[in-house]
Amino acid sequence: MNVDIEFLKKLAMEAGAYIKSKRPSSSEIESKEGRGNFVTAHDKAVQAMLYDSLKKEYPECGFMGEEDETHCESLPEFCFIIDPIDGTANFINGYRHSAVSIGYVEHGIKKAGVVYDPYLDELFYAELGKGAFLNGNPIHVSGRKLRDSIILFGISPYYEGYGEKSFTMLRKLYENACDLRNSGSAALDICYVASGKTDVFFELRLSPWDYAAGGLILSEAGGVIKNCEGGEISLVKGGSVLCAGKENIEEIEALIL
Ligand code: 2AM
Ligand code: CA
Repeated sequence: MNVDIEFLKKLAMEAGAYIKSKRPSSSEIESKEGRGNFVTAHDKAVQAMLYDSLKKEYPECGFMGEEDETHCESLPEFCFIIDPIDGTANFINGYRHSAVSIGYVEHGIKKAGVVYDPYLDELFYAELGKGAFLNGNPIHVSGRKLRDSIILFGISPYYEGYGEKSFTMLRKLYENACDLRNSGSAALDICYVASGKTDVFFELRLSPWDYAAGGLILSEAGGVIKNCEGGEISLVKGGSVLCAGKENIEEIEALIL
């Protein structure tokens, strides 16, 4: 199925404009399972708006989204994987660093991805085999070696038991790299590695909507996305994620595996 990247870009920008114009009141915020895991009325509204528009344009497509009531065990043949607001905690707190993420996957292969940060008006996008772009300009991973790398990370606080391993990994990387950053939006972290703003990203537990779109943008920008155990990421169920350039992935894996 041919999905029009211009349509996805426009949709992500419309959703982003909505996000930028809102700040949830306390009655619009709900806690989900685990620590620091929230959903707001706006996450749900943006997901509904994206589903409606995509369904009208591509009626044969299925969906996977963070705010679905249930998550399926297998992917539909033609599937949009969506995070309406990646960086919900940032959004709630007025820490203006969140994004809309729309990935399109066909027979389990990532075909198109769009990640839009409305606060900086930065639109990252890619189609399989066509390169990756930021606001129309081609992007590429930095090519820096680990000793010159800035490491982005998430600690997955909403799941039990990832803290110690995350900090052990972080310390090993920190001792061999240049500096660290923690942003609260995995989708943007992956795009920042793709565009060479930073060099490495890892988090031990994420979900497909956090990395489906960003993962394609990164690989089209010459980067690598894997899990932290040296294997392939899954688009059906979540897991750990490691993003880097081809220049530093082996050195990183030698440290963490
Ligand atoms: P979210 O804001 O869309 O929930 C922060 O470490 C990163 O992890 C964010 O991209 C956040 O996405 C993501 N994340 C993954 N699973 C999460 C969960 N259960 N609760 C909160 N953030 C989660
Ligand atoms: Ca989200």
